Amino acid sequence: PAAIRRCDYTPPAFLVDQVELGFDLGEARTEVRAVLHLRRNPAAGADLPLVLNGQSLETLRVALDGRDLTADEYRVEGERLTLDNVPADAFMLETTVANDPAANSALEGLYVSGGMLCTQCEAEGFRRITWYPDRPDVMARFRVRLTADRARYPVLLSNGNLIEETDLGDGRHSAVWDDPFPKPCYLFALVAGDLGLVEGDFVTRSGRRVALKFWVEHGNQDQAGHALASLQKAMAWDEQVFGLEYDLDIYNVVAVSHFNMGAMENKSLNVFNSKFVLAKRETATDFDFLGIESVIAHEYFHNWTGNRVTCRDWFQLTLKEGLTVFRDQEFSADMNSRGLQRLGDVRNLRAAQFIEDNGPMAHPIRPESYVEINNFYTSTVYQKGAEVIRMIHTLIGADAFRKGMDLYFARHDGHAVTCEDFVAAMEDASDDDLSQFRRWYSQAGTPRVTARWDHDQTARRLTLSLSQDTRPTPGQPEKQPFHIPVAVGLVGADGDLPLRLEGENAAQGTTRVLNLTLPEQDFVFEDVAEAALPSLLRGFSAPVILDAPYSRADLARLMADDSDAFNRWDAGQELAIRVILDLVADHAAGRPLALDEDFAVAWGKVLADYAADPAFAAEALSLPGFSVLGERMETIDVDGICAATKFLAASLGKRFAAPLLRLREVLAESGYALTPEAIGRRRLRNGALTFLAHGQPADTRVLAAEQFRTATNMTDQLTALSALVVIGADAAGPALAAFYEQWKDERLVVNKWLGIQAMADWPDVLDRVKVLMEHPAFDGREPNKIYALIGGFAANPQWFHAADGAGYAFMADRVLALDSTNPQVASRMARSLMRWKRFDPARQSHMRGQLERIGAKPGLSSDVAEIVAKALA
Ligand code: B3K
Ligand code: ZN
Repeated sequence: PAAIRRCDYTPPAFLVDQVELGFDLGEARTEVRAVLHLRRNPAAGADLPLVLNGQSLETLRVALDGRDLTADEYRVEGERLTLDNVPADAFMLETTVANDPAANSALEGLYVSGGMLCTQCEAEGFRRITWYPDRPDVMARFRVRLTADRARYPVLLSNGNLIEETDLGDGRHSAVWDDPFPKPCYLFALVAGDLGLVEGDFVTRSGRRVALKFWVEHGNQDQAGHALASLQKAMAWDEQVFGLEYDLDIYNVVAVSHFNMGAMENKSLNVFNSKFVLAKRETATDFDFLGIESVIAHEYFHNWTGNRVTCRDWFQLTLKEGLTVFRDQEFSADMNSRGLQRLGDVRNLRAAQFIEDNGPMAHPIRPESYVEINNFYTSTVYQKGAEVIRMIHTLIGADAFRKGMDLYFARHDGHAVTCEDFVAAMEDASDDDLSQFRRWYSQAGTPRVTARWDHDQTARRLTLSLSQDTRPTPGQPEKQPFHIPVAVGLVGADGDLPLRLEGENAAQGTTRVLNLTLPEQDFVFEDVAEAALPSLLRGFSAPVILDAPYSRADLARLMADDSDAFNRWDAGQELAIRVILDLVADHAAGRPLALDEDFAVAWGKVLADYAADPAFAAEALSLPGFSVLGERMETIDVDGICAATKFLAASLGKRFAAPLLRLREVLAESGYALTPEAIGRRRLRNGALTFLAHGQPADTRVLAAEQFRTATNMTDQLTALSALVVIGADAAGPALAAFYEQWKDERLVVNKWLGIQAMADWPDVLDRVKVLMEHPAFDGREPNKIYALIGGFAANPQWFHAADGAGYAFMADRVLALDSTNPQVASRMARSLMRWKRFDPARQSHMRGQLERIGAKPGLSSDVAEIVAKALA
């Protein structure tokens, strides 16, 4: 299939003012009658034909202004319906189509999930429901009549307000929903099912009482409380921070088990992967609870950034996603701990986005072209997009940013706009010049910022030289310099020095944001009497790779003394990375591995001082992951990284066994709370267990088994189970069996059970995964189960990358099978093979062979085809 290019955008030929949809719902057959009130777009050519999108539809009727059209008055060609002759001005087009929700395994359009009917339309799923100009810049008012069997589908939901309910007498009933806000069809949704309700409310600051309704499978009503509370917090926060209020009297959230991604922000009818709604202490980890809070907030925030103001075309996806991720990150920072939130967000960015940016899928946050838009819901568009918004916030300041947001809504409410419109609003509100900054939207790749400094004792000056360089990415051989905000402090013997830049009369604060705009730039700090150590990129002020000539002693000093929490953590991570990379080199050279003494001392110091901030200590003690380490090597040494990381974890666990055990005693708590403090203590205590499992497997077995048995919450139980898995298959066997027995009726917990086995560092793990695929706990049609078992295996560095290529062959088999049932999920799995060029020649040829095998499948989906073509290009 051909690529669609951003530069080819043209306005829609026709606009839709109003849509009336009538659904006659059934699992095996649903009939959809659509009445579109159309008119020519004055901004487009006057002689263009009417072209509608449709996919897998059985067309039963087409009528124009009430008159049935004969087969020669319209054309259905592939996925388009064309009418060459339509009235000059406004007219009404009526179609009736049938589709088969039960056969829809792609989970796009109208499909069945656990006995209910539901929809997913973003990006282009609406065309699988009915003929329509399926593009986000066509915004219409929707009125929807749902008719269905009352016993099977007592609950009938769509967007907006419920304006009519009718019992049809014959066992069927109907409901009419009307959404007063014009919206693109990707925000349309319907749900029909037999669902339990958990209800709450929220009174907006102008006094509107909003009914908050969470619809879940019967029996799960006790698991929606956290999601409801999160929604209430998000609604209050958006009023306080951005002055944004909810705009309808009802907000529905439906939890479904079969869902390709996390959740969907359909206007007033969010549809959620149940994993981001359902939680109780016994079944959900702390991480799950935090994830729910953030995704609930994210979808809620979309009501303004995404729904009220939407995207003109899908190239602008980051307009709503980058901005909304930024908003949900800020919300989570305010609800929990700002410092921890930031380092978690950066950890994710580095582990996924930096890697994407340095591979065959590298693209700007606003891509220039795509084959399949579903492939572009990426960490670049989302997470790097959020970093770009954050940089604007840093550059213009919080007050101007808020003014910019107000201006953006004042100008564009009710419209479908572009990233350029957003940046222009920020620029106009701040009077700052963001022209060079705009390159963040058009250039891919992670800039490398190199820092060098020189202290002149006699002149009492420190000169900081910064330079930037961005490597070529596919289609972009040459990069122009970016506008990079670099937040800098100077750490002296007694803490941060006040900062006076050359040309300034007085010092201003202890952290300054420098504007790096040229390939190379010098910044001169005056009155620097002592040899201070620069603390660079504080708070991770830009998504760049920093190259600074820190010695290990410098890093240890920043780890201990930097006033910036992010940089304290990051210095520790950098130190750990260097130590592990040395071990990798030793492993490659056949030298014996030894624990680095300086690192052990620094690590032991963090451990000894944990009491001041257990949550931060947990983060600071954890070791960098496989992908971040691999990114630092010319050729990723799979065996070396795995051996080095295991060795380091084991050495630390052994050497510090006594303080780790003591810490576990001290932090043992009777009660359970979901506060940031309690979460931090659990995290540290459980981190200690994991180090002990590595360091003293035999001694830790009893301890882990005990924690597994007595745990009163899933965080503790699951960590204990993982620790047993680390200790070995013998130790873990009985616990795995007991865990399944205990939780076999809790779908989401069973997914954890699948995932933990797929990620086990056991030589026969692939055989175990294959056996699990036949287990009743697995369902090859449910994305969550595929992500847990197959995705979990792809995240198993040692065994997915097994030297004989068996892991890759298995993955290719899964991709080929999934390609025919669910291309979106298949495409995600295929990405595990994309970065083949980064590995050693033997692994390269195995991975490449599998990519070629996938590519040879006749009728390969556009989703997978695009990934394979880019990987092999
Ligand atoms: N907007 C949806 C993602 C839709 C993905 C379509 N393949 C969820 C979100 O970002 O909030
Ligand atoms: Zn989103």
